[in-house]
Amino acid sequence: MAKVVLLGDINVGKTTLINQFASGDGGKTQATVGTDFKSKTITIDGTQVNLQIWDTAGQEKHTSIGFAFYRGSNCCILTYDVGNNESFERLSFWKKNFLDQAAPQNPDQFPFVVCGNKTDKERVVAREVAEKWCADNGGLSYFETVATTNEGVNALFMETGKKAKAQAGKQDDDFMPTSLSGAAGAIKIDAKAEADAEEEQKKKKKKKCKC
Ligand SMILES: Nc1nc2c(ncn2[C@@H]2O[C@H](COP(=O)(O)OP(=O)(O)OP(=O)(O)O)[C@@H](O)[C@H]2O)c(=O)[nH]1
Ligand SMILES: [Mg+2]
Repeated sequence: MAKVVLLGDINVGKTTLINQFASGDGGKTQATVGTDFKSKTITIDGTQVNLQIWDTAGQEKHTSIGFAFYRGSNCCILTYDVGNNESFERLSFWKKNFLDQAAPQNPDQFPFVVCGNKTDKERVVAREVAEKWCADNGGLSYFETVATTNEGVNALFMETGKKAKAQAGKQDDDFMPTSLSGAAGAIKIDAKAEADAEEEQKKKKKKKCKC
């Protein structure tokens, strides 16, 4: 299994991309609240890979459940709308947000794929500008799509699947992040409670001693 997460501003087409790829449905969507995922099995280099594709809300007020689900991702698709410059300029925010919260082992080598969606509409972000951003951000793969009509969608997810599979192969099974501070929902160890528990253990041992 390989885990993929789609990030990007509100309304850029994340849910439509996932619905189109996983279910062949490019129809109407509602603004995503919270998170959800869809699965699809694809064949990469003769091997079947189950892609678990996580959808997220672009509107930050809906992200209050936290970002713990970023953890364990094998590839992240940064999505923007080619007709909306603000959504393009926010790619850096989403990339940093992902790296901060997912805390992957080798952040410099973590595979991101960039998707410019809605190329059927009037474009304000030139392809060359987007490609330059990808080059400046570690040579990221770039795809353009029309989620509603399925144009370019398969190519986007096949490349994402390939990168996710390769990343999953590299990940140490026993990897534990060195910092839990960024993980929403992470267990917080209360130092005092831990010290009290140790004291209690010592007392019990003393009681048992017959000497
Ligand atoms: N013209 C056009 N419209 C699209 C395309 N992709 C998505 N849309 C439309 O854009 C709107 C938003 O799409 P969603 O997939 O819900 O966007 P989202 O990124 O999931 O939005 P949030 O869940 O709010 O973050 C919907 O009305 C879609 O039908 C596209 O490629 N071209
Ligand atoms: Mg959505």
